[in-house]
Amino acid sequence: MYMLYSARQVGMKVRVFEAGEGVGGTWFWNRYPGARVDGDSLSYSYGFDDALQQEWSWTEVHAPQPELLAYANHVADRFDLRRDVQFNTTVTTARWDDPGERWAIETDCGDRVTARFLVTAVGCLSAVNVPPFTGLERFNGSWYHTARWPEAKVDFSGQRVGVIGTGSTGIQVIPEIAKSAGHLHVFQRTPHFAVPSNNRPMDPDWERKWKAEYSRHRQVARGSAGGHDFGHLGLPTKGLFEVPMEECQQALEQRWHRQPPSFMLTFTDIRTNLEANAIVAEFVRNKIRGRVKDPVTAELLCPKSYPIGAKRICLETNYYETFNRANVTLVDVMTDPIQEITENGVRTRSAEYHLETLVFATGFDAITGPLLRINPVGRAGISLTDKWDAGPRTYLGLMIAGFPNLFTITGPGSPSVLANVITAIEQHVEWITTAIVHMRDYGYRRMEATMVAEARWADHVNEVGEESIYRYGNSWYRGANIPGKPRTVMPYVGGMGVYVEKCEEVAARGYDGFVLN
Ligand code: NA7
Repeated sequence: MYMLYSARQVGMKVRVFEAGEGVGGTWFWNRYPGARVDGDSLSYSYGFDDALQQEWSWTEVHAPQPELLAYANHVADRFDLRRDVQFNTTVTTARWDDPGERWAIETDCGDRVTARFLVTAVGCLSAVNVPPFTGLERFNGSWYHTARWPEAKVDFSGQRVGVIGTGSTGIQVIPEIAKSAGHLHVFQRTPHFAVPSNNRPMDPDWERKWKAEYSRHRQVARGSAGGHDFGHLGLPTKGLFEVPMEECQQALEQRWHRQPPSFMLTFTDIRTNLEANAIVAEFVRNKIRGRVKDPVTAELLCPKSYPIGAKRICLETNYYETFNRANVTLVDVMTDPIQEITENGVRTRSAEYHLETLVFATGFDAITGPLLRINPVGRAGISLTDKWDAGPRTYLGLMIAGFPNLFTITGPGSPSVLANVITAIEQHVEWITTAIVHMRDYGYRRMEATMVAEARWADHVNEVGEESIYRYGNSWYRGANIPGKPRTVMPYVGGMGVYVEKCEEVAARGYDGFVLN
């Protein structure tokens, strides 16, 4: 939506193709009960228009999905965006026509259009992952993926329900389904670390103060590691072992109750020193043990196979207490894997669970998946699937050598999902718009990353990724949730601020590392 707005502002003709029947992307599709944003709403919103950010009010610190969708609709209305969006349309092919210097794009509605520039705004978490379990087609009950949730309310009352997956989504949906289900079976493969969201109604005084300094907060966010202004929370100054253990536990305890949750900011070295990390991980495990009554279930819910932070830390509300309910059973499918879906439910190696409704909270073919499902074909007739056979390679996560005039918003190799994604999106849109205006001003018709610049950036992305804590987790950041997907830390781990500086420097040097002609 911002790319459309921004391209219009500089006088370009734009057509947007959108698979959904409405705007909102993530918040259009993820309508499952309990869906809400993990970041604080005041930051997880557009900053490009001051009147917009001043006039919109959030009811809660972590806005629920219906409110986020209402916001997206408000933005679309306010800037009259819909007239350039073709809904219910999926792009099926995109091919670079080298002599014509244009992209040829086809859709499932039979459109054939050409464009000087193609910008992908397909998101990092839109290619749904339904694991290829045998037998799903035989299942007699109803099944849903959380990111393809129907608009009409799903009634779980009295039903035998199964949820597969305990990532951020599972952790949000499970407590909600448990409230009405007759019995809920939760099929857990890897337990995730989850910390309290401490969600609460928006405090009007806080909102007023934040809005009075909105532009400064946005600026700080863009220069920060994670795309948030966390200045008011107090950034860490000491390593964990620099304070006595009792003080360390007190500091962790204090952060546990803060809003927004900033647990990993207690010490400087939680993500870099595995011994410090182990102390924090044990602190969180003890919290779980304190909340789950059955000790066997509590131990199963305690993550032990990776450091805290190696997989995305989830925010929860009553997640652990849900396992104290008589109508909820945790099934450990790490030791007793799912073998197949039967007519009646889920069969693991040792048992069959009879279910009427099955919910897949099994995530996404993340970051590269949405781009590879379009599979653009570039200059030399090479497709993106071939080019990324061994993992994604981009220059700044913005462009790909061999694919002229193709810009990838939040592409692999940019901070994207490791930052407040709205901050990341706005920075990309502005960089892309400026690049296109630069081309127009200087009479350039094409822009392409060089192989050398791309290789250098991709090596840097890999190096910082492989040095980071993310190397220890079997997460979607690394493609580890999809069988056969190359294992590499896909987002740029170096931090938003460092990345923004690099992008600005490249532009200031006349688009260093790109060929313009
Ligand atoms: P995630 O974080 O990828 O979680 C998916 C969950 O599904 C996770 O617990 C997986 O276990 C589980 N899963 C996936 N495949 C299987 C199979 N085959 N069998 C059993 N369990 C499986 O997706 P979410 O939607 O929760 O969150 C994605 C992001 O969206 C989130 O981080 C936010 O940024 C928003 P695993 O951990 O792989 O063992």
